[in-house]
Amino acid sequence: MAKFGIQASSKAPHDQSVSTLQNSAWSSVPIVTQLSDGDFAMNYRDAMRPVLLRGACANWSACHRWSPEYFEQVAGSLTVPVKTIHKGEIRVSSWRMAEYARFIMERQEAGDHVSEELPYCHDIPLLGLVESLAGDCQPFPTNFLSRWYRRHWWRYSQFFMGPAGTVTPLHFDTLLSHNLFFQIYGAKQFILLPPSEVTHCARRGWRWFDVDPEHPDYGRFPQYKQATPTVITVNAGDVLFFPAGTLHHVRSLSASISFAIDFHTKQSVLRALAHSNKGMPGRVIYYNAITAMAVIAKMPEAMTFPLYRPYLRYVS
Ligand SMILES: O=C(O)CCC(=O)C(=O)O
Repeated sequence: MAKFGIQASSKAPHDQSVSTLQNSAWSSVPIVTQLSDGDFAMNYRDAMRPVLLRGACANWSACHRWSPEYFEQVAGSLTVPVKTIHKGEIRVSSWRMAEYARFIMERQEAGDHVSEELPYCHDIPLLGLVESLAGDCQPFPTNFLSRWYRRHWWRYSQFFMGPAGTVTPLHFDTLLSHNLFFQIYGAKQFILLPPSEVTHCARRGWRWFDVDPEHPDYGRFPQYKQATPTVITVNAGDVLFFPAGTLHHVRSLSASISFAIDFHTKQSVLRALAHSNKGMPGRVIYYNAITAMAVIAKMPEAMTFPLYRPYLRYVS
């Protein structure tokens, strides 16, 4: 059976060495060095458990080529939305990619001092716009995804590039989809909490949370004392999977480039649609309905992707 990842040099495929802040419902995120499609589907995706594939994409040319300088060259003339996320508010401004890449390089040269509000090229469908980038990501574990996403997986991906210190506050992915996250350059710290812990984290609206898991204010949020966050560092060349509804807080530990694919299986899209009357915004219901037509009813990608595409630019 095909396996994604680097050939393990150690005999122990499951290294449980990730720290937890407290006893976690997941107790830890297993770290593996290779994973077959069947093992991934049965023991992680459908079992709703996260997993880190250490070094699984380290041999991709992306991990040798991609850097802010590279994006200045290959996508410099593109205008991209850049977000500033501050105190629960997302502000979006437009930058030329070249200008933004230079901003990151200048911060690196200056020693990456972190200030409060950092503009972050966050969650944009860049690989769908510059499709040649997908060629840098081979071999790609297409079979980890449901059939709908496999042929043009890059079209479904969301790209992140920013300086050290960018933070995506605590949230879950809006479609209640699974997340396959590829770290290409630099490192990020994830704090993960299982979906069952939404009630401990002071939910705001549909998918954001007021608790800051890096500095929890137990006076304001005493219920967070019951939470079981897991902290994990994801380095260049690593692939992280976390299941639908996982709460995550993400900090860039250095200048960083990553991309993620939010994807559904039949089970996860049905579970998501069951939340339609539990505060899910109308547009999210709409995108989940389109995904159900693709993943369950198997309507062709040529019909479903044009309807789904605006989701990739949806700020929620
Ligand atoms: O990398 C980040 O800053 C955020 C990633 C994220 O939230 C996601 O992929 O859903």
